[in-house]
Formats: sequence, structure tokens, C-alpha cells
Amino acid sequence: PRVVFSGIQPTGVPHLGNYVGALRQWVNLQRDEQPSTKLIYSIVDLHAITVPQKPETLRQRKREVLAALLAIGLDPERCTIFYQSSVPAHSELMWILACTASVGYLSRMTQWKSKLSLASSSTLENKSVGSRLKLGLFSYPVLQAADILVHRATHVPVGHDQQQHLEFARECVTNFNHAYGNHLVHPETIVSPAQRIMSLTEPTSKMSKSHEAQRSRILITDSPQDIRSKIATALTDSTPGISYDPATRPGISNLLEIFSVFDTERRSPAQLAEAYADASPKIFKEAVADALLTGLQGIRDRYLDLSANDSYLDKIEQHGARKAQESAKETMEIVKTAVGL
Ligand code: AQP
Repeated sequence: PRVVFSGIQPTGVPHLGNYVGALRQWVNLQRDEQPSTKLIYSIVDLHAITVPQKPETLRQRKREVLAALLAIGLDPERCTIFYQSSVPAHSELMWILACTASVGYLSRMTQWKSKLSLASSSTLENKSVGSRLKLGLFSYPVLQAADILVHRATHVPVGHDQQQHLEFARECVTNFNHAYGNHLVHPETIVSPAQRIMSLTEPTSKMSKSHEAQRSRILITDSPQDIRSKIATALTDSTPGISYDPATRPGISNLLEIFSVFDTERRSPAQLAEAYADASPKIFKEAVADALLTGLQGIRDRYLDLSANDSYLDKIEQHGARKAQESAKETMEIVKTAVGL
């Protein structure tokens, strides 16, 4: 049986990058996969606490992300949607995997290395860097592997930046199965076909929830006025006309990519550049905003309704958690027996 697993951190309302790079695909899989395929989507709150979080804010953001997932069209009957911390088996399997995972492999992870170099560039006392960084951040990929393996996922849709972590999850399977027998399933990656969406204010870095500037990202729940104004003020360049060249014109090219994703005529960024070659930035940006507003239509209203309905959200989460606990139970029984626990 095919099992799809994916996760999103509750670090804020999803933005256009999350939607285009991941969430839209989650919705489409409801239509594209056979009804027998299990679709399991987790709001990974345990991953979110690898960096400091205010408890009240985290609680709030978990609900926001849940409401957003329902608002974009995930059907809680078709999918299993739950908070990671509602299923203790994720943490339990993480520990067991950690006992066969290699520190050397983990320290080669690009995301870890970039956190390490960021930390060392921001401190004068280099020797204390390793001790200030948290173990949770280092072992993040082990928890991610447990998320996937505990549900015996066969397919994991992820962005390009997550491919290395998936490779590590497969390494965990190999290590575990080598030590204890053939019990865990090797997951395959489904890489998102979509380009990375870049920041509107700094188009050479990716759009991100945690970037300080609000105007750098479009939230999928932004009002039409906000969307228009953020696109209108997006950083571009002073070259006249519209052309597609991500290397020399990152701002315009990012807008062309966004436009292409939502274009009802399904034109590529290059085709759109041709169609708008002589347009002024103002006219071009208005066309981008129009396409985007059409593409996101309805999400904001559904989100506002859902986020005002706490008891409904609680019910949906409890329902998802029960299904996920059930799904994880079988793996944990096999794993514990194999290990001798
Ligand atoms: N800019 C992006 N373009 C395309 N895809 C993106 N994703 C994130 N940013 C972009 C994809 O969204 C999924 C969920 O991401 P996440 O919330 O688990 O964490 P992230 O990748 O770290 O995303 P953010 O928004 O940048 O969060 P913060 O700022 O909290 O780190 C993933 O599949 C990711 O590839």
C-alpha cells in the first residue's frame, strides 16, 4: 500500500512559498492518488521547538496552521491531519533510531552546517559555538526520519532543500534493518516540481516565515489589498521592460514564476515575459496580483471562518491524532519486538 507523509512547522501562517512548494501538492494528491493511498500530514510542533518559541504563540500558531490546511482544501476525512506531539510514537521511534544513527553523517547535513557557520560568524568566542547550539537542532533529521518511518511512508513530498534529510531517513532504515532485521520501509522522495519562491524584498533569498520583514512574504490568508500592495512594492530593478533571467533580474523573474504558477493559460515564466515584454512594472505587477488573487480565492474567507471555530478545530485534530496513533502503533510493536524492548 502507498503511504504519503509530509509535515509543516507551526512557525506561522503558511506563505506563498509553502503553498506553491508543498501544500498545493498535498491538496492535489487527494485527487491524483488512489483512494487506497493513505495521506498523512503532520503539523510538526516538536520540530518547531528546536528554536525558542513562546508557549502561547506556539499554541496559537498550531491552530493557525491547522485552519490554513483546512482552508486550502485538505479534507480531514480523506487525510490524516494531526499535531506531531499528539502521537508520542514519533519521539519514541526517534530515540530508537538515534541509537543506530551516525553522528558523522548528521554533522555533514547542509542545514546543520549553515546553522553552525551562522552561529560562529555571530560570536567572537568560536570555541563556545558548539556548546551553545542545541542538541535538538542537531538531531532534527532523526526526528524527521521517525515521522516518516513510524507511518511506514512509501512516498514523501518535499522541497529541494529537504532532499538530504530524506536521504538520511533512508540511511536510518538501512542502519536499523541491518541491526534488527528487515522491519522499516525505505521511503521514496517526491520532489516538488515547483521552483522556490523568493522573498519579495530580497529576491535572492527564499521566502520564509521567520524573516523579519512582513512585506517579504505573502501569506495565503492576506487580504486582497495587502496582496496588491506587497506585489506593487516588491523589489525589482531599473532595467526597462519585462524579461525572464533569474540570475540578473531575480525580482522580476520571481514575479514571473509566481505569475506562471497561477496563470489560467498555464504559460511558462519565459512565455509570460514575452507577453509582457514592453509592459511597465506597474501594469505587469497588477497582472501578477490579479492572477494570484484568482488563484488564492476563497482561502482567506474559509480561514477566517475556521479560525473562529475553536471547538471544530479541536475535534478535527483529535480525530486526526487518533488515526495517526493507530497508524504508528503497528510500527512501534514491530520495532520494539525486534529490538527486544
Ligand atoms: N520559499 C519557498 N519556496 C518553495 N517552497 C518552500 N517551502 C518553504 N519555503 C519555500 C516548503 O514548505 C514546506 C514547509 O516548510 P516548513 O514550514 O516545514 O519549514 P521551512 O522549509 O523552514 O519553511 P519556512 O517558511 O522558511 O519556515 P521558517 O522560516 O520557519 O524556517 C517545505 O516542504 C519547504 O520545502
